[in-house]
Amino acid sequence: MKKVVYVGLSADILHKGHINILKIASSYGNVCVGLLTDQAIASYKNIPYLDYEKRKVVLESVKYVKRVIPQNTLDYVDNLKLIRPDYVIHGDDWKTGIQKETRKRVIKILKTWSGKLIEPKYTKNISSTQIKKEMTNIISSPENRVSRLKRLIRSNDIVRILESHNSLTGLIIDKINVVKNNKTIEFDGMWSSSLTDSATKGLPDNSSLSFSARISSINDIMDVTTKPLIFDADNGGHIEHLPYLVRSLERSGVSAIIMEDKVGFKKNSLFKNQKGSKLDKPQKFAKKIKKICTSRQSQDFMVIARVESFIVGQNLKDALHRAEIYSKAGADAILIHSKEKTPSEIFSFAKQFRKSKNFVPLVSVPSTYSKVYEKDLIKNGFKIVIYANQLLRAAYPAMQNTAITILKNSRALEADKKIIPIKEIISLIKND
Ligand code: SPV
Ligand code: MG
Repeated sequence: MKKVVYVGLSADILHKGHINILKIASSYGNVCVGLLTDQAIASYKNIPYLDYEKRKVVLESVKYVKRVIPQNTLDYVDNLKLIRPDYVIHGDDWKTGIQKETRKRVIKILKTWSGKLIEPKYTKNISSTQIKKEMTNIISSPENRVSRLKRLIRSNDIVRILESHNSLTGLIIDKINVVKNNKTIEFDGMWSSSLTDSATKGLPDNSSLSFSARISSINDIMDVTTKPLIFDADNGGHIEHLPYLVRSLERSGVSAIIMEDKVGFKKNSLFKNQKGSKLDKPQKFAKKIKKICTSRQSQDFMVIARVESFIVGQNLKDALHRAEIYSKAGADAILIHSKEKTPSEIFSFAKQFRKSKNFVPLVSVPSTYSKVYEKDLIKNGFKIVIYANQLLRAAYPAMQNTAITILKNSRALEADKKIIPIKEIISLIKND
C-alpha cells in the first residue's frame, strides 16, 4: 500500500517553492495537504488574500496532491492524529521563528507511530514582488474589498479599524504593523468618520458635508489602499435616498455602512449637550435597515445599526429593545455607542444582548473609554473596534505647533527639528 504523506500549507500565492515541496512529497507516497483555514492563518498573521475554498480548488488541481483537508490550527497535532501519516514534509525554514514549537510537536507525535519528518531545503529568492503586485490588484478590486470585512469578522478575534480622513492616513493604515509576541499586528481596515472627514474640510460634524463629497473623499482613499472601509453615514438621511447611497458605496468598494438611530439636527455624539437630538422610533429606523438589506447588491456588504440610547441619556432597557428590533430587521452587527469614561455600560449591554437569540456581533468605539484593552472587548463579545478619530487628533496639534514655531522664530530652522526631512516626505509615496 502506498505511504501517506502530510503537508501543511497556507498556499495563498501558490509558487514554485510550494510545487517543489509537493513534488518531493509525492515521491514518498499519496499527498494529503492540510490546508490552513483563514482562522488558522489569522491566529498568527493577517488573513490570506484568497479564502479557504478558493485556495482549496487550486491545490486540488495540482497533480502531486491526492486530497486536501482543512487544518484548523497552526498546530498540526489534531490532523496528524487523524491521518497518522508515514511522513510529514515541510521546508527547513521552520526550525526557527514562530513555527519552531509547532515543529517540535510534529516530531514528537510522529514518533508515536514511527512516522518521519522530511525537511527539504526551502526555496529562496522566489520573485514575490511581481506576484504581490498582481495580488494587490485583486484584493483592492471593489468586489474583493467589500467581502473582506465579513471574512475578517469570521476569522479574527477582533477586527481593528482606524479612522482615515485622507489618502495618506489610508496608506498608514495599509502599511503600518508591529510584531508582538511573534505575531504581526496591524489595522484591518479604515473608518470614514463623519467627524474627521468634516473637520478636515473645516466643517462641523452636522451633516453639512454632503454624501457625495464624503464619497469623493473615500474614492481618493480607495485609489491607493487595499483594506476594507466602514462608512459612517450619520442617520443615513432619507429612507428614499438610501438605495442610491448604498449603490455608490458598493461601487467604491466600501464594506459596511453604519447608521445611527437619531433624528433631528445632527450633532456629534460626544457632545455633552444632546438637546435637539432625539432617538428615532425603533420601527421607523428598522425600515431603513430593511431598505439597505433589500437594495444592496452584495450580501457581503454589511449594515451596522448604531444604538444611541446611552448617548441621549436613555437606559439599558431601551438600548436592548432597540438592538433586538434592529437585529431582527437585518442588521449584521450592532454598534453600541457610549460617551462614558469606562466601558461598564457597553459591557452590561453586551452581557444581556449575548443571551438573545437575535445576537449579532458587537462594535465598540472607545473614544472616551480609551483605557479599555482589546482583550476585554473580545471577552465581552465585541468583534469590531473602531478607533474613530485618533489620527486627526494627532496630526492637527503637530501642524499647529509647527506653524507657531515658525511665527515665533521668524524662520523655519527650529521647526525642522520636530518634523521629518524633505527627502523622507519625497520618498514617502513610492512611485513604483
Ligand atoms: C465619527 O467618528 O464621526 C463618529 C463617532 O460618528 S463619534 O464621534 O463618537 O460620534
Ligand atoms: Mg459620525
